[in-house]
Amino acid sequence: MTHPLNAEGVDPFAIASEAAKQIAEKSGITNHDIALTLGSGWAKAADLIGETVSEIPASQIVGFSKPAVVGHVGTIRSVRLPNGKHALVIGARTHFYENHGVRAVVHSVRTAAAAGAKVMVLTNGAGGIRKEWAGGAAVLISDHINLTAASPLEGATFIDLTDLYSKRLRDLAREVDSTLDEGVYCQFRGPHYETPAEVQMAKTMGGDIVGMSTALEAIAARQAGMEVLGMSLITNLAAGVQSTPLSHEEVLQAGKDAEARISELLAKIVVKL
Ligand code: 8IG
Repeated sequence: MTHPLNAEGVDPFAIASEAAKQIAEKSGITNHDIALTLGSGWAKAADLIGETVSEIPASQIVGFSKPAVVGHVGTIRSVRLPNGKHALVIGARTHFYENHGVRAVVHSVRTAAAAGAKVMVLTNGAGGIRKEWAGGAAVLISDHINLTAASPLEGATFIDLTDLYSKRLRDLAREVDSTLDEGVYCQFRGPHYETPAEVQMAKTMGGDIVGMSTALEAIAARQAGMEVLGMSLITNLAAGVQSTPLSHEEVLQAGKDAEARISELLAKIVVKL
């Protein structure tokens, strides 16, 4: 398949192919069956889902931008699952709010597709609009509302997003934990959290979860023909839903507290995908 070039003559799909080639060379694994992006609170899953074959600093792979947080090197791992499949685990996410553009945001997803992945698991830490999710609930994403006013698609590329977050994969996840709730994820640009009024807007529009990632990545995954499973760890209730102000430290602590539990859950789900 050929893709149109932008003004600089750079084809983002060609860069993703090159990145996939580098990962294959460095890991020795020529084909990955599934890929996972591990967001806040989900990192431990990389150790639990299987045997790490190779761990590569993302900075060694073309197209991955330097991590936003100094001292935190994002890595890309190749993991052999107990079922013999290979998973590409992406611990380096570029957020839209970093202002590197949408291409940078979805490069990891396009690389995963070029590496052979047919299933893309997108996880994140997020705010919950539903009060019953206080205390670190893991929630399946059933759909999204993209409030970034951006898209990873360029030109007249019309892509259907019905059932973007695969019902089949959500059902598989519920075979592991039948109590898993699901909700609509609203991607805001960030990096500020929402005002209480914005949270009410999201709720009125049909949103249940507020975050700063995932929707743009899911669109790129669908464009690449992958099936998407999305999961949010609700580390905080959204602004105004909880009475106290949001603190990044509290959000990180809530993630740490939930990490072992949700990582075990994800490990059990991954072998079914
Ligand atoms: I963790 O409350 C986390 N990420 N937009 N709002 C938004 N992103 C988040 C939130 C939140 N909590």
